[in-house]
Amino acid sequence: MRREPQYTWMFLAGVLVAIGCGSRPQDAAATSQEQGGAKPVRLAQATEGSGVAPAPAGSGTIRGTVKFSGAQPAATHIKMDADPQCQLQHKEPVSKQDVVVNPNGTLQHVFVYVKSGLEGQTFAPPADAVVLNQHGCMYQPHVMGIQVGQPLEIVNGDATLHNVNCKPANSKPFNIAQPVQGMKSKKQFTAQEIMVKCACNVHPWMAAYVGVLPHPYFSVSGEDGGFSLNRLPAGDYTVEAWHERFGTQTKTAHVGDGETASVDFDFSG
Ligand SMILES: [Cu+2]
Repeated sequence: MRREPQYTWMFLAGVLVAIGCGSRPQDAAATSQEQGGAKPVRLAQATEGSGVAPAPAGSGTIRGTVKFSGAQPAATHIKMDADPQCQLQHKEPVSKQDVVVNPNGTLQHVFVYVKSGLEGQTFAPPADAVVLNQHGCMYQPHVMGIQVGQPLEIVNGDATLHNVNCKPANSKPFNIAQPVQGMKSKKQFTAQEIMVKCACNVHPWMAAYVGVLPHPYFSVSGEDGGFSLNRLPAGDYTVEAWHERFGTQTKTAHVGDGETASVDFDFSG
């Protein structure tokens, strides 16, 4: 019993010595981290965790308009009578989407992309999927772009059977049935291709076109006929506009850092 206080003191002294001795390596480690020892470790971990390096992005822009100077085609309505589920989703008759001229005289559904000028640069595909929906027996969107290796999510928004028959020449073709509303399928394309056509064999009017590129610089002309290729590195580019009926046109453009170049296309039909 008498020796207990001594043992207690010795124990406490031992702990204090241990803390005192231990503090020096910790301080030394903290100092080395402040001098740069920790930062490279954190960066390395972040890079490994995300799987890929962040895509380089510039500050240049190429934008413009796709005009249409041909005779405006008459709208052709699609006959959906064969499948009541199709027309149920539409209040008005649905027009074909191959030639859509906007009220301002521009052309919709034109795929505009950087055809050359990015050689030697690599752009990691986004992890976020591009969605191709089937709604009212129409593809939404009708024309779209995606990066090589980026997930493509195909969704059946209809209470009817669709099959999605995509026939790329450079990637593995696929043909999947989606009999139930809400079904989702994930696919991807493994090689560049302008353009991949996807169609439904149940509803012969259904067609979608997918531009597959190794970079993110693409755009589709919308209801105002405009397109914009954003965050381009400074450089000289060839830009191509593709339309399913009227073929392709190319233009060249130079953009510097922070600059915007204007490029217009004009399809005459
Ligand atoms: Cu279908």
